[in-house]
Amino acid sequence: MLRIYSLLYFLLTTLSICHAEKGANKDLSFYEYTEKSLLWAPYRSNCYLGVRPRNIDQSPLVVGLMWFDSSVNDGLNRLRHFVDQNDGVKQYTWEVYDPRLGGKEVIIDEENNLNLTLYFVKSQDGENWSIRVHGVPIDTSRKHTASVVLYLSQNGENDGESQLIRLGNGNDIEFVGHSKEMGKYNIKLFDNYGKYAEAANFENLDNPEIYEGLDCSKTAHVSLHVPDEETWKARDIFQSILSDSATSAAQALQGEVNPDFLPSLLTVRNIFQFQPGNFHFIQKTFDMSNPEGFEFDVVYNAAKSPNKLRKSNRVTNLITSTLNEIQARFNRHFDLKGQDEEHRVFALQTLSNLLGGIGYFHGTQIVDRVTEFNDETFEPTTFSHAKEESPLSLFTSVPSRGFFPRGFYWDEGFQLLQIMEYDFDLAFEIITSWFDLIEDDSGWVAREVILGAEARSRVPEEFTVQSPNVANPPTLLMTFSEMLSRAIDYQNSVNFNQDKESNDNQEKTLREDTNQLEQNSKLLVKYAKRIYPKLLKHYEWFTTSQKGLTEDYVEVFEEEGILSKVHLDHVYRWLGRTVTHCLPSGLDDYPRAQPPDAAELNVDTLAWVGVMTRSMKQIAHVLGAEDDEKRYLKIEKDIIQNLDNIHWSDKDKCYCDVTLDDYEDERQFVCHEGYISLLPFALKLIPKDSIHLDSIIELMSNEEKLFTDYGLVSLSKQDEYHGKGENYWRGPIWVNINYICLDALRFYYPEVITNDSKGNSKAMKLYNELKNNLIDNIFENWQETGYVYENYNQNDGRGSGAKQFTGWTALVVNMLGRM
Ligand SMILES: *[C@@H]1O[C@H](CO)[C@@H](O)[C@H](O)[C@H]1NC(C)=O
Ligand SMILES: *[C@@H]1O[C@H](CO)[C@@H](O)[C@H](O)[C@H]1NC(C)=O
Ligand SMILES: CC(=O)N[C@H]1CO[C@H](CO)[C@@H](O)[C@@H]1O
Repeated sequence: MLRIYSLLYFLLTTLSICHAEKGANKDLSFYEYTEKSLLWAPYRSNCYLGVRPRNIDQSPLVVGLMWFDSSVNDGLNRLRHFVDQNDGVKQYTWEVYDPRLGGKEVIIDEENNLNLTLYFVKSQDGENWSIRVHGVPIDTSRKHTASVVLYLSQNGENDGESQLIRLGNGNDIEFVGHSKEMGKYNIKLFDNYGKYAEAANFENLDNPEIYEGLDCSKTAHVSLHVPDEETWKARDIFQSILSDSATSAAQALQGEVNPDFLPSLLTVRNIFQFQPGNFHFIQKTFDMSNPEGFEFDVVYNAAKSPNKLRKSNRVTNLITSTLNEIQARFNRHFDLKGQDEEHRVFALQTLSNLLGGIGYFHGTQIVDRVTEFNDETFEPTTFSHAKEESPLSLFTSVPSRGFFPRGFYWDEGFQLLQIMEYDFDLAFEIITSWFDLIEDDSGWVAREVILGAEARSRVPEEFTVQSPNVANPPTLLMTFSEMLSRAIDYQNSVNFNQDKESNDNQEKTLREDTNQLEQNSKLLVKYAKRIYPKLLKHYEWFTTSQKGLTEDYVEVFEEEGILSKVHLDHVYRWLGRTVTHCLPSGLDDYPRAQPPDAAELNVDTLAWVGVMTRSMKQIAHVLGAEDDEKRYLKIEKDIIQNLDNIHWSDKDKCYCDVTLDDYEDERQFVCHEGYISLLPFALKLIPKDSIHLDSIIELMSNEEKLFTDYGLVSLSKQDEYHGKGENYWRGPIWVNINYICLDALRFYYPEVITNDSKGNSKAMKLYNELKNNLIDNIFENWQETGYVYENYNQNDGRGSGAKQFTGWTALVVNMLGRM
């Protein structure tokens, strides 16, 4: 009877949520859906769990979770907060995650003997949300505690309107809050189960008042005022309050600290008589001798919400439906039918970790607009005129939560190639946020976007300064171009096959549809209009700042008899290389001309400008700006010709950098076979009937040069610099370039997809082997260690560089499910 009842109850509650969903979303326009579904998420992705709203800059509610084992003396040293790949946490992985919906993160922290499962789920309209914290011991024989600290900060200084106040007593506690921008809300914490650690008995000691407030047997709470710009220092603040409090108590104990006292001594209390403020620490200390561990929920409800998330069974239902929905969305976008279960888990997890890195950043940026590069000595530049500038915002994914938790212009384009396959509109939203950063007057955007003190705290100081002279490969335009091609193709097919009416209705479709910008030309045009002026500026900035020095080439090309064939307006170089490194190229230590010369022309810079030009042409097309479209078409053609006439070396049979020989005034090819030589192909610039295609396939297939069992190496095994020096881009296998090579193979040789026996057999063999080698190696590393890596060793395939690098390495999901 009881069973039937609970089944009925389950059906009823599920039904009512489904019903609410239909009702609530019928009228949601595309814009509303975007704003609401992306409002709340763990956007402080540099924390193990850190929640904040998007686009709320003045008075965001900022939430974070920390934990440690308070039963040991030095437990506080292992207080976890920011993801750090060196802090000994064995695993931290979003098994299932989508920023629009929520997800499940699993953390295996062996040093603290804690196996944590964290859920973040949202109501259907995205306005209210819940965090569930579930912890069990890893080693059940070890007696210890799990002390979990949640902090809440209602930011918004000095306006008096943004507040967060605690109501009531007990372990289940409630807050009411007010954000100037978001209005009223309340937050409740309630325990589902778990046994609090036993309180120390201080009663029989001298001066028991010294120990007042030190009680681990119930939820501890301290409220204080913390300035907005210090909120991110929650861990430091907690540690210092706690160590002061514990030290004063321990002194009274005169060194006789009974280990049973520790959990109480390490419980937060208000020893400094802080006035209550908008910042709150809530600490719960559980006795982990019970293998069932503990579980509690944190529930946020917007006050206007008529239908509040309250009961834990609602949260449970929401968790179930959220995880199922993400799985279903994933299955709709990726075809993994041919894969075994472990590969499917790997793919969903890897995509989830990429999405779990998506963050919203707001704050100041440090810029040096004065210092110029030295084009004589090519010594590294010191940026000594750095200034903190006014705040900016960015919505972006990150290369690695533990190591690179900020926006990277060069990584982002690749990350979006993956995200767009899952959620086209989300990728568009991110790309738009980046384009919004393009400065109106200069057209510049920083190559690392490090906004605010929290983001800066994760960057070595010498790298925090950005300079408007430094460019980086405009990968965002590569992805933008891909997105526009899709949208244009889609529209062509629709205009051809369908009447227009269905298009008009599309602005009001159901929330499952995350490809609206691809399929609704009106929406796309609206977005494109907004972005176009910025892109024009950016294009001008890039092509002006990175323009090659051409005077000396006029005579040289004249002599060679090719002057009439080359377009000297369209040759480029990376400004700011040093003798050993060319950081702007993204391929840091990849070998370049020696000695460096201001007259050097870089083939990859030219190829990237080709990609930018192609996107400008496409966006002009979308907007119906015919003159602009024609102009960009002409430039694109000139660039493609320059690739062949200036950068193709017949002798070496590959694309190369070019420099001038100082003595003989001749063009010199600087050929180092590797990723740079492949770029004109990988970026789909060279014509489909190019006579050079065979040589490129040959180079990629050659096991003495680029081909290995693990993927294409960055620099040929025969190159004199292979594996030398820092060995960063001089051999290791990088997934980003491998991925675009695979994609280009599909573009130039459609037969690789169909295995058409009449096709180019070399290309088909290369495609299949390369794809399988990459997948197998990345997968095997993951199986062994639980991580995907920044790059992979060229000799044994082992992951190296940053761990949990679910930035562009996540492109393996496309390889598995889209190729
Ligand atoms: C962590 O706990 C979950 C259940 O909460 C369990 O399924 C998983 O096996 C545990 N993992 C480890 C490494 O203990
Ligand atoms: C094409 O052939 C290769 C090698 O025989 C094979 O691995 C691959 O799965 C085939 N692809 C398709 C789409 O049949
Ligand atoms: C603002 C608002 O109404 N929020 C929602 C809170 O969550 C419940 C449960 O999913 C929804 O029904 C509400 O609409």
